[in-house]
Amino acid sequence: MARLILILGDQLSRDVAALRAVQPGDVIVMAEVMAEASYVRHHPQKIAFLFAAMRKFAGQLRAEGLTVAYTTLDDPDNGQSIPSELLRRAAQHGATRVIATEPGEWRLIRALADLPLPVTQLPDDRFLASHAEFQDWAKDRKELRMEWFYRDMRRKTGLLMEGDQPAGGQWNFDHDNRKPARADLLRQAPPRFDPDPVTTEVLDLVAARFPDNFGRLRPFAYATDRAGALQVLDHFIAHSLDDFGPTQDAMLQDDPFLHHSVLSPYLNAGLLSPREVCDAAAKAYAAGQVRLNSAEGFIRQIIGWREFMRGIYFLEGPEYTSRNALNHHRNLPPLYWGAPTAMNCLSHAVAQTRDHAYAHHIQRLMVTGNFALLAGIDPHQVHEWYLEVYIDAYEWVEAPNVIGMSQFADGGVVGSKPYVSSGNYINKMSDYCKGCAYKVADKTGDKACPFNLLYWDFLARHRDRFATNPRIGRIYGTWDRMDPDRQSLIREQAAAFLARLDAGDPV
Ligand code: FAD
Ligand code: DLZ
Ligand code: SF4
Repeated sequence: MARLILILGDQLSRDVAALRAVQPGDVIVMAEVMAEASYVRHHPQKIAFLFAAMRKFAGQLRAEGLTVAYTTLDDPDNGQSIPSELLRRAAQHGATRVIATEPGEWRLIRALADLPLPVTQLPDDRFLASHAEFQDWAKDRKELRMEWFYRDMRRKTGLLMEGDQPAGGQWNFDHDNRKPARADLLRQAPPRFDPDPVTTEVLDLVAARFPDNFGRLRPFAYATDRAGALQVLDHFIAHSLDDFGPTQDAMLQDDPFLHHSVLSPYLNAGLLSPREVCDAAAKAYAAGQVRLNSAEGFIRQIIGWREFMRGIYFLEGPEYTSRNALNHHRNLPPLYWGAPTAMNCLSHAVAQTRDHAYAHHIQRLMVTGNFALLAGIDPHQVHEWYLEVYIDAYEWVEAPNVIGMSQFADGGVVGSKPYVSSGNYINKMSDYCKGCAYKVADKTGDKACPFNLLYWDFLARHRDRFATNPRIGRIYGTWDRMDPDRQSLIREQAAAFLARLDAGDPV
């Protein structure tokens, strides 16, 4: 009896578990479906990227002689959801069971489990740590901290290890990083790819079917197959990795990419494997082509943060995205959808997101995320925004970054402190403030940077929770030393700003 082998849009790896299980007579099922394309209103470039990559991947499998039943979005027989397509294909091919690789989202894991056909969900072993390994690591720990997990992953992979010791004698070189960046005309941007006929057909489809989703569809310049993704990797290793470390926390308003790799779309869709990306970085270090602090910082993001976030998502369970530890209920303001704002940092971070479906980590954390947290925005709305607007967004990685790291809505599972800052941090790490209508040096008054007002207001509102936090508790000393009239003025002006935000007035 034929079996169906399910390959989802973010499982485009030749050695994904379900494909390794293929036997003669099996039918590989791939489907562009509205259920996946609309569970949030994804950025049009994200839909186009995945559909083009899916079509090309299917073509490669067919070229190997495998049988692929591929459904395009506009196929009149399309059942428009993964379960309905599996049932339709099972009837068509007389298949009685489905082999899948476990999806990266609880919603789909459950949908497959509920299918009225036997479904085997194989572990997704494209990740370094299995669920069991992460659970084992997490059990009996009072706090789950990425740094300890990361060291285990270094030992496990042998990456940047000299025997049982870390290369250079330290696990983490972040103290050499965190430098601001300067405008640099010679900095190499990631390679751009002109759409080929397959991609152009998909772009036309997306333009017709998703005209109202937030974000520009064209120009579209992402790679959509493994060969292109490998080109992006090679380019990053040759031109940007060496400077990655020092500038990884920097922001420049006219440079959306700096020395970031822009590899997350390819890693998350399966076109590149985390191991090969890290091996390439480690090899460049071993060859003396890049500094250790850059290679280490980059590898940590992948075998540390990326794996840790996935571990948390599966450890915490399906209700994680509903957490709201700080009881925040404000609606996401229209500026997140491109409504004009005088706040230059937000205006640029959102415009860049609209144009590229991309922002780098520190923009996501310290601009859009920081503002949402300071303003007390409902974390579920924030979560949906991030899931919608970024090309690399899948719940397993997006939710722990947003609900956990950025919004502290999980009460401290991911991070030991909330990532909040006044305008001072943004000014130090970027060139946004120079071009802003607000004054970053002003703590109160008409022109005061809203981050300055909201920072203290946030800390004052959440004093009970954070005053005893070992990482930020000390800041309350500064607040307490402030003149009470000044404290009142800050809080009044913060309240007035938030009232304008709620009223939909320009801010
Ligand atoms: P680089 O800076 O070049 O880093 C290299 C790689 O490290 C990335 O490609 C990524 O795979 C990995 N990485 C770095 N930081 C993280 C992290 N915190 N968690 C997981 N992986 C990491 N990343 C996603 O892949 N999808 C998301 O939906 C996503 N949402 C985020 C939301 C918020 C609020 C924050 C603060 C971070 C989010 N991240 C997400 C993490 C990070 O911002 C992106 O991985 C990174 O910006 C992708 O760009 P890059 O490939 O140029 O990364
Ligand atoms: C994100 C996405 C989109 C937009 N469309 C599809 C699709 O049509 N077919 C498909 O198989 N997968 C798609 N995906 C990726 C899935 O949403 C993803 O597999 C789950 O969210 C689990 O990570
Ligand atoms: Fe952003 Fe404040 Fe700087 Fe303006 S002054 S760019 S609002 S941090």
